[in-house]
Amino acid sequence: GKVRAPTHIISTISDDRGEEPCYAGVPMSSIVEQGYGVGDVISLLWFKRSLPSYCTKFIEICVMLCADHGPCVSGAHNTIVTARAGKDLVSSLVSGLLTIGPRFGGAVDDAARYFKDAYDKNLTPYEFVESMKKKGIRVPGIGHRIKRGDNRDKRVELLQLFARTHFPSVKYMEYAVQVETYTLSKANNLVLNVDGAIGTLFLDLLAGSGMFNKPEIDEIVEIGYLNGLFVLARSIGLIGHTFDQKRLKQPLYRHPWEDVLYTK
Ligand code: Q5B
Repeated sequence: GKVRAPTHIISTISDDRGEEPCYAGVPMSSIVEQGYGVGDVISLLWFKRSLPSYCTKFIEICVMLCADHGPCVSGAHNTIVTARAGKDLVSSLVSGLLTIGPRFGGAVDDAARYFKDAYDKNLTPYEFVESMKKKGIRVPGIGHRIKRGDNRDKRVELLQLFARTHFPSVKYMEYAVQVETYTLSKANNLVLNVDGAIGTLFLDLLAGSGMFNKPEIDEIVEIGYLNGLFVLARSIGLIGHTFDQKRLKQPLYRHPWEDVLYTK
């Protein structure tokens, strides 16, 4: 019979060899004609399946709500400084993206991992938070530089409202709310933040939609798909900040001496 030479790459999400490109087997013409949105395309290319419309709408809301959070956050600041140094769009974008990590925007996957583990093990909020403290790990998805118990993050409230209205179950999110109640009793800045809200609500989407089996959920959480949502979303804002600085013809940034503590 025919012997096929071994390939160097295996790819399963898209195919451009036919008359039209396909995403997870769905031809581009269907994507356009059937009115697919960005959430549907993310479903096809990341999860390799079409998800129910409340799931794709949720994904789109995450992208819209995380697209930007003003010029003062780490990512926008880096992008602004880079654009003002005369660098190109891609350099300005990636310099902002590179700040996304465990403290800023990149706590979504770890929030999903730790909250899932704690909920699945039936830990009380007290047991969960105190066990993290003993290990010297900050609870991912908890805490914010400017949001407080008396100044909640509107994005979190909007995500919770959507999920409570449309998701079949929000057990992980409600657990996160209980954890937040406990952390807020310790300090007023320890709110459930946008990373924690997305991480726990995505657990609810994965577990409640009936579209994923347990090994698939475990793999998604283990690989870490969810920081991708923040990265994708914030790219929109970082690109906007790059254009803004170029439009404003802003000069090279130099930080003022008086804002630095020079000490030995
Ligand atoms: N403490 C976010 O800290 C921040 C604790 C905690 C237990 C915690 C911190 C944190 C986990 C990572 C996370 C996502 C660094 C944040 C985002 C997107 C954004 C950003 C924007 C956007 C803030 C004061 C005391 C200390 C700490 C304790 C703090 N967090 N304990 N678990 N999670 N969170 N990141 O204000 O006894 O004095 O030593 O790492 O979820 O990034 O808008 O800005 O859209 O762009 O610097 O929203 O919470 O607080 O470091 O002064 O800590 O609280 O141990 O206790 P802060 P610190 P003690 S959303």
